[in-house]
Order: sequence, then C-alpha cells, then structure tokens
Amino acid sequence: MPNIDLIETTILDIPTIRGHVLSMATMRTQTAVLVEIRFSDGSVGIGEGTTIGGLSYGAESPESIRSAIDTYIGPALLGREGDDVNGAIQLVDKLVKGNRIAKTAVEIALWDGLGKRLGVPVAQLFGGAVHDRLPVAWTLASGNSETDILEAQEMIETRRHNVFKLKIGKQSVREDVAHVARIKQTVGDAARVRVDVNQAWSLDEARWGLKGLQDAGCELVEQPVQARFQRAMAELTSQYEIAVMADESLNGPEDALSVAASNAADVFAIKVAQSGGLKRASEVIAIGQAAGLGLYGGTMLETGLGTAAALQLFSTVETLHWGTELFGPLLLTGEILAEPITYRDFCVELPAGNGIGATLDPDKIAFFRRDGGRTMKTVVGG
Ligand code: MUC
Ligand code: MG
Repeated sequence: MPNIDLIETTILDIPTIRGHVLSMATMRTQTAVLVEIRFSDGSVGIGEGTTIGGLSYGAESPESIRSAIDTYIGPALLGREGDDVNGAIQLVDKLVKGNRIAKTAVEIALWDGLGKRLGVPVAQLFGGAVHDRLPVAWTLASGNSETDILEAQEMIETRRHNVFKLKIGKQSVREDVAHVARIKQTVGDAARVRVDVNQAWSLDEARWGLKGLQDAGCELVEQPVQARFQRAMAELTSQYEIAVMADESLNGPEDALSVAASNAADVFAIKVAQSGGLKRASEVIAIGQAAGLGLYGGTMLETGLGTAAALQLFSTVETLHWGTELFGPLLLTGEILAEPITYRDFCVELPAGNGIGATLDPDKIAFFRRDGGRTMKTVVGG
C-alpha cells in the first residue's frame, strides 16, 4: 500500500466577479487553501478548504486552516498508509479539536488519491452516484435591488439558475423584507426565492422578518438567528409556514443530532467544510434523513475543486429536497480547473473522471497563489 509522503498547502486569492454583500462581510476575493498529497506510488490527491469573509463567518480563517494542516494534521499523517482514509480521519479527530475546514481539505485529498488509485470516482467510494446533475441556486448579493433584479433576469433567460438565495440581515428587517418582496414580485413564478440572514437577527426581529418574508412569497429562511440560539430556531420552525434552514448551527454530526432532536430546523444545509469532511457530511445527511428533515447541498463558496468534491457526495444522496447552491466557481473571476464544472439547464453536473473529478490548471494556480510574487508593474509611459 502506498504511504503518505508529502502534504503541501497553498493559499490562493481569487477576486469575485462583484462584491458579495453578506450580513457580516462584503467579499471581493475568495481565498482557498489548496492541499496536495503525494503518495509513495507517485499518485497525488488534491483537496480544498475555504471559509467566507476572513474570520467573519466562523472560527477558522484561511491562514489558520493552513497552519493547522502544516503544523498538526500534516505531520500526524506523514508515513501512514494512504488508503486508510478512515484511520486518518479518526487519528486527526483525536489529535485536533475543531478545525473542521482544515480537516476537510486534507480528507478530500485523501479520498481523491484513493479514488484515483482505484480508478473510480469518489462517489463510488460512497456507494455510487444516483444523480449525474443536481439543481443549483444562485445567490443575489450585490447589495443593490436593481442590480439583483437584472442579475436574476439574466440567469433565468440563460437557463443558468431559477432558484435565488438573497443575502439579507444588513439593513433593517423592514427594508430587507421590501427588498425580497420586490425581487419575488419581479421574477414571479419564473423563479423561487429564499433568503439567508447569516445569524443577523434577534428573535424579535426574526418573528417580524419571517412573517413578512412568507407573505412576500419567500419559501425558505436560512439561519435567521445565532447558531447557538436553538430554542429561538425551534420557535421559528414551529410558528411559521416558511421553511427554516440550519446552516451555521450545523458543525458536524453531533450538532445535527442536537438540532434534529430540538426540532430547531425544517431543513439541513449540508456543508462539507462545516461538517469536517465528506465522511462527516455523509453522517449529517444520515441524521437529517432519519429525522425526516429536508436536505440542501450547501457551499462554502469553494472553487471548482471543493465543488467537485461536494458533488461526489451529494450525487449519492437519494433526495436533496431543496437542491444545491454549488455555484462557487461562477462567483470567481478565475477558473483553476483544467476542465471547468458544467452548469446548464438550471443544474450543475457531476464531473467525469476518477477521484473527485478535478484537475488543476498549473498556470492558474501559479497566477492566483498568494506567495506567487505577483507585483504591480508600472509601465514606462503607461
Ligand atoms: C452561507 O452562509 O450559506 C453560501 C452561498 C453564499 O452566497 O454564501 C454562502 C454562505
Ligand atoms: Mg448560509
């Protein structure tokens, strides 16, 4: 069996196509931590870890993800058998608390390497894909209603997306509800509208917000209150028709069990990175299924690499009642895969190929790497 010979990390900074305005931060760049694992038989596995808006979304930053891998996770795995993915997950869970995104980036690279060596897609390692394409939502978050409306109309016309998640929570509840109502009225039955508050509301605000949102024709609200306010999430879930989705509340299977047992959501946003990897995400999915909850394929706005990995798992799930939002690569100005992920007919397609089905474009990696020595050059006479 091949051993793990080398684990390398690289930070990429890729500008977004427009400012992505969330309740806690405005993103103009997405930063990805790339992991490359070299095995003793010459095979290579790649993985990715991202968060959103530096340290504004969660407890890990791109820099902490990298340092957790370089200082703790990588050294613990060096020399181990490459095919023993479960053993690696169990060892890392013993040695490293939290740091789920760092664990995810490494775990994806281990699955990728294993799939490539066996000549199968990672979906096969999870029992096989039952879908080759999945519905994909787009997030409207330009910070301006007019721009959002134009963006939505273009997406519908080009048949790229007809499900929109609006990022709210930055303005007053009244202004946010008016913004959502306006967009829903404009798109009418041509599109479905949902919102993500990213924890910004108090319970009082959320009561007014949910009432207004459901009257406006919005079908789902994601994480209206803080992740730890489980009783508030439970009240909102039981008191309104609009579906309540848990996102930041779900950090792995233990949280999933607690949210399900407290009836603190109608829907689970399954995020690979937040769960702690593909295996832990599959456990979150199993808990959601057993509790009879709706499932949604979430994103941490990964590049094509992390998106391909998520597709490998999500394609194996019987029913993702609320589809996915695996649009990360489309928000970025640069594509880092040699073969981009395909988006058409309101769906994202499971990429072909072994492992996670992603091959990096080395020129793009060289261009976007933070330590790439890129400098602004002043051209004489320019
Ligand atoms: C989140 O909280 O869901 C997912 C899509 C998007 O635009 O932001 C992320 C984060
Ligand atoms: Mg969210």
